[in-house]
Amino acid sequence: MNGRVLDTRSLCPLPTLSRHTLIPIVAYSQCFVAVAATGSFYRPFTGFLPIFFTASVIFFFDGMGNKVVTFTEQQLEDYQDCTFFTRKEILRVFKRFREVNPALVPKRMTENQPHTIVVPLEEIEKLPELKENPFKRRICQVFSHDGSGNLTFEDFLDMMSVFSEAAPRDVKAWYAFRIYDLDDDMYIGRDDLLEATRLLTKGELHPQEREEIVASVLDEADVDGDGRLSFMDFEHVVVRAPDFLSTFHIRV
Ligand SMILES: *[C@@H]1O[C@H](CO)[C@@H](O)[C@H](O)[C@H]1NC(C)=O
Ligand SMILES: [Ca+2]
Ligand SMILES: [Ca+2]
Repeated sequence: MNGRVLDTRSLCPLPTLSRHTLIPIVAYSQCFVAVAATGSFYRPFTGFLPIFFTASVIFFFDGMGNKVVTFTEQQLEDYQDCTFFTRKEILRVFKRFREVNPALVPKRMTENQPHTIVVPLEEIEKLPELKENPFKRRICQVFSHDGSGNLTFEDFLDMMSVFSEAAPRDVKAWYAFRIYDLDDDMYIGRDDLLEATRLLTKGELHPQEREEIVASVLDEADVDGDGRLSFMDFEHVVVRAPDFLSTFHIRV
């Protein structure tokens, strides 16, 4: 996995979405498919752009060329146990985190700093891998320890772990569900879907068109007919969406 170079352009046509006028976003095999006004056809997606991290430096070096250890053995072991990452990947994630705000995040953290130093949401959102994602704010909120969207290193590590290739489908599905459940009531309701559709289409659809999309998503995906998607309803959708795993993905 390490060292493999991916051409993110070919895998990630979606950032161009913002430059097109979207006409219909239709429900298709129970997942959102965007069709651009130009007639171009985009890959089905669930609102999560495939985003990749390509950082390659594993250790930091001090001014004298000596290796600086960022975490204790115990911390690295704990992080390995709690994430889907190897220790090399954990250190790469840390590098990415630190790059967001090097003045705030020291190269060597004390034992508490990984869960006490908080990088503001506004700075995390500017990561190139997130900034085109219409759900970037919501994603940060879901992984934030206090729901504010501000992230500690441990929050960030969790987020990257869930988006990593190694995270299993059911874990990804659970977080995708949480992200779409914008009002945190444990259901993806009509209002959540309307807002998600608005975010996905950059507000370019008429409210009536969004209503139609939401009705058709519910029509297809609301298995038990209570007018909202439980996690079970949603899992059903995800299982049948062939692109789910590749779109719910950040490369470390
Ligand atoms: C999040 O960070 C911003 C900017 O540093 C700060 O103003 C805000 O109070 C923080 N929110 C919480 C809940 O800590
Ligand atoms: Ca909800
Ligand atoms: Ca339902």
